Amino acid sequence: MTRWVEPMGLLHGRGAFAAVAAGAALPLEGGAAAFTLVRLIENGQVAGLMPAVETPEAWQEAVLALTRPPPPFAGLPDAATLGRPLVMGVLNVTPDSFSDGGRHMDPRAALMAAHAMLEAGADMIDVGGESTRPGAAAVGPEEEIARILPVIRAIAKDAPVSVDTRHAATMRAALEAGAEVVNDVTALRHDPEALGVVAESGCPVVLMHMPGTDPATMQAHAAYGDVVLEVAGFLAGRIAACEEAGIPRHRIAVDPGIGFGKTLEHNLELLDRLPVLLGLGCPVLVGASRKRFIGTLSGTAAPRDRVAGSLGVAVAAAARGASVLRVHDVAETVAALRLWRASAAGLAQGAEADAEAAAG
Ligand code: HH2
Repeated sequence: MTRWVEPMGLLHGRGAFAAVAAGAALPLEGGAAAFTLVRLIENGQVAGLMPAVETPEAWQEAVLALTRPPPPFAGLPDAATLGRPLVMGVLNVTPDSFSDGGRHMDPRAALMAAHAMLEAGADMIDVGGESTRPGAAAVGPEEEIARILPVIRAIAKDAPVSVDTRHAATMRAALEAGAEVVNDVTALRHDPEALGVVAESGCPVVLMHMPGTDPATMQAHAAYGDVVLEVAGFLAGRIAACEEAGIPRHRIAVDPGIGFGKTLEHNLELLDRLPVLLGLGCPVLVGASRKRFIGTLSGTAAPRDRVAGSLGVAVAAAARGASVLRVHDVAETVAALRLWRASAAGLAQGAEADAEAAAG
């Protein structure tokens, strides 16, 4: 039997605190948001929609899981402490990445870009040496390592670095060079040695959903019944595989894989119903920055013109409980999150009075 609880009717800031104090909502991830409703899903069917505070006994453990904060990601401060998700800056040392391809092939240019992102407020840098855009040519680990190692060595002195790779040899080399996190778009399925490398090293890992393990063909597999439940089920399965291999859940972050074997409708549904993934008990990472569906909806053909649309999605993901945002435009994202937080919070003034009034 598979069960999922979908938190709905989300509130933020003062409204969230007041609703929790009045017994009308439950806190989401122990933070500044709350949920008023739950949709109970059993074996893919909706078994009920009701006020969160009236969840039947048999479902309460699953509901409680949504109220707890996820473990901190990679030893960094969590979203509740920061008041916003962590910001992971994207650095592709590739000639062909869809957005920044060709700009950072020279290690000096890559380093300058990394430092600019850190100054702009990035909490970590995600370094990749193989493009995973739909239809991209595969790159072997030797070439990939040659591209990224000098860059990782230099950046890791100043900031946490994750390595974006599906190759075990690249993971190993990057971790030795100072990377702290493995980010694998195939959720450690592409390379049979990948699970072992991550288990042995003790590093945190990002498990992302994509159909199959080959970006060249993934769009041909963009067919789902309920995309959210299938992605959640897939990620639950990969968490179990990791645990079996000796990678504990508290070292895992999960990612719905926006744009990876997904249509525009799939991407939007995954973003809207992102809170389903919070029940997995891991931080949720969202990487939607500058992706094609943003271009389609905002009418912007060139990825560099998709900043405003990306910010809209970043704020939507933050509001739905994302713990980490993987973005190209760090300064703009940090500013958007700061303003979203400030205008949605209103915490300092009034929250206590509301709580007192609720207590009667
Ligand atoms: N998206 C890309 C690459 N890696 N990793 C995670 N965890 N989540 C993502 O959504 C994700 C990712 C694709 O974006 P980008 O790196 O900018 O482009 P390319 O694959 O063309 O290098």
